[in-house]
Amino acid sequence: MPIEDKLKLDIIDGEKQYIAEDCQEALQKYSPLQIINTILLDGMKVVGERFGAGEMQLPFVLESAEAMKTAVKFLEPFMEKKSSYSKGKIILATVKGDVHDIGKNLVEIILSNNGFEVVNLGIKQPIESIIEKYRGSDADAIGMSGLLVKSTVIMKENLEYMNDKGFSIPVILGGAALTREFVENECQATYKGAVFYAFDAFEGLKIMEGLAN
Ligand code: B1M
Repeated sequence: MPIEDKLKLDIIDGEKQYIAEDCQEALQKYSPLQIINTILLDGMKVVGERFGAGEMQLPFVLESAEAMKTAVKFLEPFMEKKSSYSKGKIILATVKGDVHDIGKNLVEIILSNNGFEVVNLGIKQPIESIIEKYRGSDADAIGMSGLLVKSTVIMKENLEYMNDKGFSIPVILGGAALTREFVENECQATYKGAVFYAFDAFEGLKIMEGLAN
């Protein structure tokens, strides 16, 4: 079986046993980011579709997520690190009520490999905790991630909260349930500071590069 299919199946089947070995083999043909962005994310896409269609149960989705995390952890040391000084800082979190963190952690990897300092607060973070971490820091932005539809509502509420408390720090929003339209219409109208939509980790990087200049 071609290595691309093998790796994709490792993710779909939640098979951690051979994933490092298979990633190692794929590195002979692809860069670590190509492996993540094409092969591994393709596998997660299938998992999401099967779960959404009721063909896959939650414990198996969790195993796929674990396989994905193992692969990313294996690949991270092979990624090119572009800068050793800090270009800027971001406070990053998955919002309240949401446990999805694979995308957020990818954002952390891409930003930190490109010279940004990332304070990753983890999952299920209420806005009060995010703000508490931001206060007294010299962060250039707050990044919020969330994959559930209800997380998009939470993000908007967070922006309202930040407005009420007088904050105007730039905010980057990302996650599968968000749309550019929602961020540009609803969120930007809500918040006094700048709000950006990042479709993926690379768009997040581009935004941070713009903010740090
Ligand atoms: Co969940 N889940 N899940 N899940 N899960 C989704 C999101 C879902 C779409 C699946 C489906 O139904 N097809 C669905 C949401 C439906 C909705 O809200 N309408 C769903 C559901 C329903 C749930 C539960 C409610 C299920 C249940 O309990 N009955 C539950 C939620 C619990 C909770 O949060 N309170 C749940 C649980 C889980 C697991 C724990 C099993 C596991 C998560 C494990 C983990 O993250 N540690 C899981 C998984 C794996 C998924 C799917 C299959 C895959 C998500 C993923 O990791 N994708 C997902 C299906 C899908 O998304 N299509 C699904 C890969 C990842 C790299 O992509 O995070 O989107 P993503 O990140 C992208 C971009 O979005 C962007 O960059 C990344 C790429 O570069 N990005 C940012 C993300 N954050 C960013 C921040 C930025 C910038 C870019 O700047 C700040």
